[in-house]
Amino acid sequence: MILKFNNQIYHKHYKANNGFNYLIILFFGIVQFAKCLGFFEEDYEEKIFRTRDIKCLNNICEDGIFKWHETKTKNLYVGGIFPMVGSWPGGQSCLPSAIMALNEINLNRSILPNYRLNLNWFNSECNPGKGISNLYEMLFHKDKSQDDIIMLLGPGCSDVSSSVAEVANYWNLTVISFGSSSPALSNRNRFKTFFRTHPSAILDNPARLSLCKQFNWKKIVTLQDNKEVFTSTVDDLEKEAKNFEIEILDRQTFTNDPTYAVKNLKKLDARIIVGVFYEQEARKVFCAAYKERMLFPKYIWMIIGWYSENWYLEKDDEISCNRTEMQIAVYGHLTTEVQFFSTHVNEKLDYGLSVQDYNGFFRKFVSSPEWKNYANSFQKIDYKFKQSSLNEDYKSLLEIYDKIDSENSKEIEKLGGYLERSLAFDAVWVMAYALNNTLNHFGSLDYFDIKNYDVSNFIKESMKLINFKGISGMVTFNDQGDRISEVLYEQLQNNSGSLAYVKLGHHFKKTFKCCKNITWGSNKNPPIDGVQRKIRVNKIRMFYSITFSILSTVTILVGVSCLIFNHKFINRKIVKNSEPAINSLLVYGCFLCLISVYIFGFDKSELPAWLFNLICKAEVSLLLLGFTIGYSSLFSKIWYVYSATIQKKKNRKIYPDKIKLYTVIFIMVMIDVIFLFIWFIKDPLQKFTQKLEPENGETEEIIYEPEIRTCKCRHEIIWIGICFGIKGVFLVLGLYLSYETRNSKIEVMNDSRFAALSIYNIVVLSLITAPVVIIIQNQLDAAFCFLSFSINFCSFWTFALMFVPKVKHVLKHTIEQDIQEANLIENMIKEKKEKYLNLSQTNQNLNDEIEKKKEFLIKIEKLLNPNLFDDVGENEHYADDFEDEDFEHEEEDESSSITIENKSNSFGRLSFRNYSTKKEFSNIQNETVI
Ligand code: ABU
Repeated sequence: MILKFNNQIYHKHYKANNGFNYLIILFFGIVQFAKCLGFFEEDYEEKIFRTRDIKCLNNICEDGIFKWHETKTKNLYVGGIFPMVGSWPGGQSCLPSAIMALNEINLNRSILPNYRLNLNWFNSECNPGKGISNLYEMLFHKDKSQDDIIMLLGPGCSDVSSSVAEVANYWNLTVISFGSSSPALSNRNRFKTFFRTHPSAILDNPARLSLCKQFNWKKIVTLQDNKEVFTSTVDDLEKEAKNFEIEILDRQTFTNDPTYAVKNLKKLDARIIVGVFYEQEARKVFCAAYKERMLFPKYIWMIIGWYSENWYLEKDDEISCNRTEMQIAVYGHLTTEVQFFSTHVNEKLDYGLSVQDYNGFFRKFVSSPEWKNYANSFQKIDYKFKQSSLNEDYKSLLEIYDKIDSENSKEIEKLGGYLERSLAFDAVWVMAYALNNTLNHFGSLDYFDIKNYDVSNFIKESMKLINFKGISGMVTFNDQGDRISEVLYEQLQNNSGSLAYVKLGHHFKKTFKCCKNITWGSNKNPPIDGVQRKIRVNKIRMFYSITFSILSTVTILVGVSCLIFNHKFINRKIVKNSEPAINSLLVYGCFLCLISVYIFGFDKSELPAWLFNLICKAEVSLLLLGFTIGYSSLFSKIWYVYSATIQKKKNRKIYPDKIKLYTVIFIMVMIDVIFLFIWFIKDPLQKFTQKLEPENGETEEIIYEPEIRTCKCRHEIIWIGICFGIKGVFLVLGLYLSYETRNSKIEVMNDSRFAALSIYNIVVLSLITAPVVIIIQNQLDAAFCFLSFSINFCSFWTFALMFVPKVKHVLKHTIEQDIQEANLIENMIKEKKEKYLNLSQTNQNLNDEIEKKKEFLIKIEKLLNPNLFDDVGENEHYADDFEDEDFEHEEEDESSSITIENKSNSFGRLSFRNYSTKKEFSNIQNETVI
């Protein structure tokens, strides 16, 4: 394999560049050939050691974990930050893998000849603070005999990388991380010296979204741990989702405890949940999901795929779910993970290994007693393990390694970072190649000093030229220091009673290949992405609109009959004396209201906005003007009768001018016209879609979101208030006048009492209908039925009250009978008038007579007793007083005798009072005189 640096070509160590190496290669070739022929079985470890002609120093090959070629006598120091415990304890696998690569390099004489790479590593615990402290240790607490660290391997966890890489930038220290997935780390301005063999987590996002698209999931939610790595991943997912036309309904975040976030997702009825969190938090999330019964297949959890094997069964004191509950909770979840190993498992890679070789070697390495010995010395290496607080962690770490009893042990797969181990292996090779290039450039890397920016700058530049086939695939970095990789899909399926991840397919750039062997548990089809929220436009039911349209038509026909009657019998006194023009207006007013019933019942929900708005104005105008014309017609009659009564009381001309009737109607209609004009100009009624309370559908997967399309304006309350205010005043006034004139009847307005009854009817119904309709306006059917019924009821009864008595009369009486009756009444009145005049004359004569008799009496008394007449003046005065009082009574009686009332006769016969008191008085006087 070839490694390119500054246009120079470096052949790999096993590529011979001198005679000695040719011999080695020849030997290696013969061995391989023999192996192929099956002559002898040789394990890879032996092969590597033997082919490199190892001579161990100080027995380190047998006892120690680090191996190097004896020719490598000079030391280069690299720092290492590994998360051995914590949220992602990736160091558990990545550290042995890195040491394996280190040994490979140190045993290889062709790379970094004479230089041995030394790893000065620390445990970050996946904690950014600790990571910074680790860096401080490496830079300032190093052994005085050691040179400065020339590069930094790690950190593993993204958050630690963010902190460490930002600081390392100021030391111009090149950092190569094997385990950081955070998209935030691609920010070149912030992390100028940062590179990583771990692909960025943004690669998972198009893969996740492609999967959603495949199963028609258009709404998803995210649940994330509150760490930069996950926040930046979800930020990117949100951006990417727009390209896939997928909606992210909600982003739930948690720190430590995800219980409430999970509960919130349940409330939202989210079904497709993309979860990004570390393994420890994943256990808490699925335990919470179990408690909320957010389980497969109704709920689909799509999480990160790089957790350790059986992560959900790990003993965890922070969760309250047992193993069975956890298995129920995690069953069926989907994962995405970047490709951590080259797919060509048998292909020999640039450093002479195949993926298969590497895996076998790794298993041997971590299960070897040397590794266990080394693990037991961690306390000496990382002083932090000495701290009492970490003793538990340290013990459990050792237990993990202790459990690995053979190279086939399943426990190896449970090591943290088991999948990412390839990335650590390749990261060490990246360092070696970059340093090798730098060594070639400068000739020597002796006594490296971190302040030597020439060297560190060159190392950084060399990183950009890295290009080799590694265990994890092609290793090369883009401008952001990231790698491009394939993404794998997996599902945790039930494999004859035990759970196991099953590969579903992969996603690379725009290629999507998935998911033939996916399962939906008890369901045949993929679950839906949430309850289906169906918009339902509520309309007035056809039955009601047709029923009330028919009813209105009938009422209109009744009104037309009334108009015909009015017109036909206009010359009949009963019609003529009821002001037929006003009655016709009344009918027309009712017609307008009845026509508005058709419009209210008409389904305008699908009409274009301009037409909808026009109809809004039309229906309101028709109802309002119709009501006003009808009501004002009745009101004017009562008003007229009232005016006539007042005039009569004031002894003025009996009947007011009829123009008053029309003036009242005109004023009331004009008030409406002006009001409507201002309303529609200032704040016109417009189409408004109002959402109503959601309703359950036929199945629990369907929820209806009813909406109504109504006419609304911005200040609806104000306009309705003004309108009701005006109408309210007229209604109350109408009520008052009807009451005041309840016993009044005038000949020229013979139907005023029926008009009053109609007003009562209208007032009562309006006072009930208007508020009820406003309160129930969202229940279209009820509001429409109520309003239509009121309009029809009012119109019908008004027609009945105003026309039936007239019709009855016309049917019962001929025109001749009418004339006869009129004549009769006229004669009666005449007779009575004459009688009255006669009586008045007699009365006058008698009064004169009394006067004379009084004078005569006084004279007689004077003659009989002259002494008494000293007080004559006073007596005369008494007599005068007496007479005056009588006169006043008379006057009063007379005036009240013209009162227009007759309860028994509906056509206004005049009645005269009997003035018995006066007659008696006259008789007495006469008798006295006589
Ligand atoms: N695959 C491990 C990623 C860890 C991290 O990004 O923090």
